[in-house]
Amino acid sequence: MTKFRGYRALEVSAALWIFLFSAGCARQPERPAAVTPALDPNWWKGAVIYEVYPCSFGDTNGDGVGDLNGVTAHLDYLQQLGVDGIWMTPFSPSPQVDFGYDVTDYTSIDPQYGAIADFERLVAEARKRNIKVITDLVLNHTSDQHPWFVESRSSRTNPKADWYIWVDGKPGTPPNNWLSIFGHSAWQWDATRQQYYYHAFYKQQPDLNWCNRQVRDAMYSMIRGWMKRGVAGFRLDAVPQLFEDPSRQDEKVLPGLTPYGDRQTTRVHTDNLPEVHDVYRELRQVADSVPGTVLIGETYLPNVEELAKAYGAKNDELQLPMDTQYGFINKLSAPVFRAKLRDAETGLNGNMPLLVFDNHDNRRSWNRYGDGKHDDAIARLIATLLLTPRATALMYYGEELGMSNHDPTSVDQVKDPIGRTGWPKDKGRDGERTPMQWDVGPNAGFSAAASTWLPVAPSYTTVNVAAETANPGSLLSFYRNLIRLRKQNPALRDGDLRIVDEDNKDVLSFLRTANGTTVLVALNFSNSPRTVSFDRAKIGVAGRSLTVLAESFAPPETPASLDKLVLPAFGAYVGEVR
Ligand SMILES: [Ca+2]
Ligand SMILES: [Ca+2]
Repeated sequence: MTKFRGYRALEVSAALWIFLFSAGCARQPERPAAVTPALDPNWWKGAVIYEVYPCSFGDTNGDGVGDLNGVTAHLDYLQQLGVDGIWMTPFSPSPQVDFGYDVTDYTSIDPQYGAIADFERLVAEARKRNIKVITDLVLNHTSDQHPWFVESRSSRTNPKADWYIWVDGKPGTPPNNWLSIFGHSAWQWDATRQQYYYHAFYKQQPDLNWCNRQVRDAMYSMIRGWMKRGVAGFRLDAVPQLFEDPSRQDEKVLPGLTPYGDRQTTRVHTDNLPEVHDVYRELRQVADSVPGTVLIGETYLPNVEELAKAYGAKNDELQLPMDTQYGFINKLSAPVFRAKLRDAETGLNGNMPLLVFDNHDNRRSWNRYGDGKHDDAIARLIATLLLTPRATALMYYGEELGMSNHDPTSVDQVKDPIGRTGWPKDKGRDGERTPMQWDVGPNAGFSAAASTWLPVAPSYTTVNVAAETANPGSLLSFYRNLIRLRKQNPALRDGDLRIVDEDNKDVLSFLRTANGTTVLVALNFSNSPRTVSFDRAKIGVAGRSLTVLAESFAPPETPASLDKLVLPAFGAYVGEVR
C-alpha cells in the first residue's frame, strides 16, 4: 500500500513538471514527413530480425574493431540468409564503458564506427536488399560525459538540474540499499552538488529522470531524427528500469549474495513500475507517425501476464516486447517449452510473440543448452524452436553458424567491466561477443588487423560462413532452409499453432495450419531416440503421410508418417501432412 501512495506522488510530480515546462519548452521545427520512406506497416510480423553487434561483425579499416562499413559489406550474406531486418546495437559516440550503452551524443556516430554518411549508405544498401535497419535506443540513462549530465551535475539550480535522479544524503551513506544491476550500490556521491545520483547500471551511466517532460521530449525529438534517416524501428534498452519509486524505500534483503558479493535484494522499487506504460504509449505515438516503425522491448519480465501488458491494453504500446520466458529456459524440457509456447500463443491477446535464444548479454545458446555430446543436434532443435512457431524471430550474429562462447581465461583479459567485478563467478559478456567467423583466413575474415578487440574463437577453422555455405548439411544451411520455409510455406508463414500429443514427456509436437496446408513440427528433447504416433481423429487432420520439409538427422529408410515418426536423440522434424 505504501508503494501505491508512492506511485500517486510520482503522478502528481510528473503533472507538475508538465505544467512547469510545457510553456517554455521550445520544440525543434520538424522537417516534412515526406522525406521518410514508407514502410509496409506489417513487415515485422513473422519477420526474422538479426542482431548485429557492430564492433564484432566486420572491420573495414583494419583497426581490429568492426564498423558500419563492415556491416554494409556483409549485407549480401544477410539477404541470402533471409533476414528481414537487422537490429544494430549502439554506435553513437560513447566512452565505451558499457560498449555503447553509455551515450554522449544520441544524434551522431562514434568515429570508431564511421560517420553519418556511412550510416546512410548502410540504410540505402539494406533497403535495396529489402532489409530494414533497427537501431538501439538507450533511454534509461546517458553517459556521465553527456553534456546533459555535465550540466545537471554542475549545480542544483541549472536548467537541467532535474534531468537526472538526484537525492540528498551524506557521503558514505547512500539514500537506501538499492543495488546497481552491474553490482554494488546504485547511488554515486557527487562532490559538486553534494548529492547522490542514481545509476541502475554503471556509475558512468546516470539514470535520466523520466518524470521530467523535457527529458521525454528531447528523446522523442531524437527518435524522430533517426526515423527521418530511414530507421524502421527501435530496440528499447533497459525500459523496465525507466522509473524509480519516489518514496526511495529500501528493498527487502533476500538470502544469499549476488555474483558481485552484494546481499541479494528484491527490485520492486526500481524495476517495471507501472509508469513505464505511459512512456511505451508515448513512444508508440512517435513510432506510428511512420506506420510500420516497430518497437522492440528489452523486456526481461517475470511472467506472461507482465509480458502481455507490454503490448498495451489497447495494443497501443510495444509491438514486439521480447519474450524472455521461452529462449532462456536454459534446460531442455519438452513440458517446460510446451507450457511457454502455449503462453506465447494464448497469453498475449493474439499479438505476435518475439522469440529469442541469443543476444549480446547472455551466454550463447550453444553453451547454455549443449550437453557436450549432441551439441550440433541441439543447435538444430533450437533453430526449429525459434523459427517454426507463429512468432517473430530474433537471432544473434553467429547463432546460425553454431558459434560458441569463447570466454576470457584470466581476469586481466576481461574487457567487460562486469566480468572484472564478478570474476570468476561472472566472467562478463566478452565470450558471446567475439568476432563473426566468416572464413578460415586471418582473424576469421573479420579484420586485417594484427589483433582484434576480442580474440577470434578457435572454432572458426570449421565454424564459419564460407565452410558452412559450401556444405548443404551444415547448421547454416539448416537455418537458411527453415527461414526460406517460413516465408514460402503457407502454414509456417500464416498458420495458427496448435499443440498436440500434450502429455508426451520428451517430444514437443505442434501443428501449423493455414489455407488447407498443415505442417507438423516434432522435437525430441531427450538424449535417446523416441517414436511418436498421432491419432488423426483426435488431432483433426485427414492425411496420414508426411512430406519432409526439414529434418535435423539422416532420412530414415521407411518414410515417416503420422502413424510412426522416429526421432533420434534431440531430433527435430518439420513435415507437411498429405
Ligand atoms: Ca574498424
Ligand atoms: Ca531509471
